[in-house]
Amino acid sequence: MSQQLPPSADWIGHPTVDAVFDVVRDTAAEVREALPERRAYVEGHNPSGEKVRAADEYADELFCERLLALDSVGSYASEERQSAREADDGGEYHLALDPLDGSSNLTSNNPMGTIVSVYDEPVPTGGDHLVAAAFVLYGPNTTMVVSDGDSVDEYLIEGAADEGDDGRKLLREDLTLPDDPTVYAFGGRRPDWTDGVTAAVEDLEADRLKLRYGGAFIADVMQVLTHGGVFAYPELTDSPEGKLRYCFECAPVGFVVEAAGGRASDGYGDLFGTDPDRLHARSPVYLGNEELVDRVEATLS
Ligand code: FDP
Repeated sequence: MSQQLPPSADWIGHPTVDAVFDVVRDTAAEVREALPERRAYVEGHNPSGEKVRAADEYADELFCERLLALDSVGSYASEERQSAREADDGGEYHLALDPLDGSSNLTSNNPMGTIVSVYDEPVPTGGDHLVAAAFVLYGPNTTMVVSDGDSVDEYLIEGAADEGDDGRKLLREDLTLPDDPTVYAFGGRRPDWTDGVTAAVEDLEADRLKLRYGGAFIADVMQVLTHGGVFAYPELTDSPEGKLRYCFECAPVGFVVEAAGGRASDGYGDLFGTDPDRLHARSPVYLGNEELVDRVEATLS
């Protein structure tokens, strides 16, 4: 008798993307379990010149192997790889992952994430080619936020699916940014901020917004999605492109924030207005309540 396959969860109502997110749910649960044994740094650096932990490598290998096995996946790119790996048989989706975002938080035991972008053409490409995006947050609980660009849902991840159980619990359906924002999180050292960025932060503080910055993109963006406000990894005097990578971090998370009713900007215009010129291109990023992002933009220009 053939084995009964576990039910595929309905994440965004599109079977082939839902299958990608099923794999992300199952793999994220394994990655979380593997973290305690993989805290140490390994030799070498990633293509952005950052130190790599055993956990980064492990998560990247696992997501790559599992996701490329899906018929619908044509290529897998990640922050940990110089170039994308192609599937043998092609496939309509091109995935870009940050397998373990914020992994420097491992030592201090603070949250980290996994960011998954589903593009309709190979990366590097603009965020307007995103079909869907998701991110996992490894916090006190493991949660997963998914979006098709129109709405955003948040789930508690409970492990692999089993008969009659799709391995998740809906926490917030159609998540939207609150209208009365209370937090802000700006990365980079204050002395390295441009005068415009400093002025924008002073304006936010004058508005009584509270600083909430933990050094892991997904965790900090979740604060903004929950309490309302603005996250930025801004332009810096010695690094006008900021720190975060466009294809792996800025575009997919901007896509989710916009679907939650917010706005994504590079500080001077819409984040999706320019295309990255290389796979690991960086971009300044400002995400959050539309009115606040508009104000930051006005101060910068
Ligand atoms: P990390 O270096 O730990 O991987 O993507 C890089 C990232 O973390 C983001 O998750 C985070 O928002 C940012 O860098 C933190 O940078 P700072 O250390 O400069 O605050």
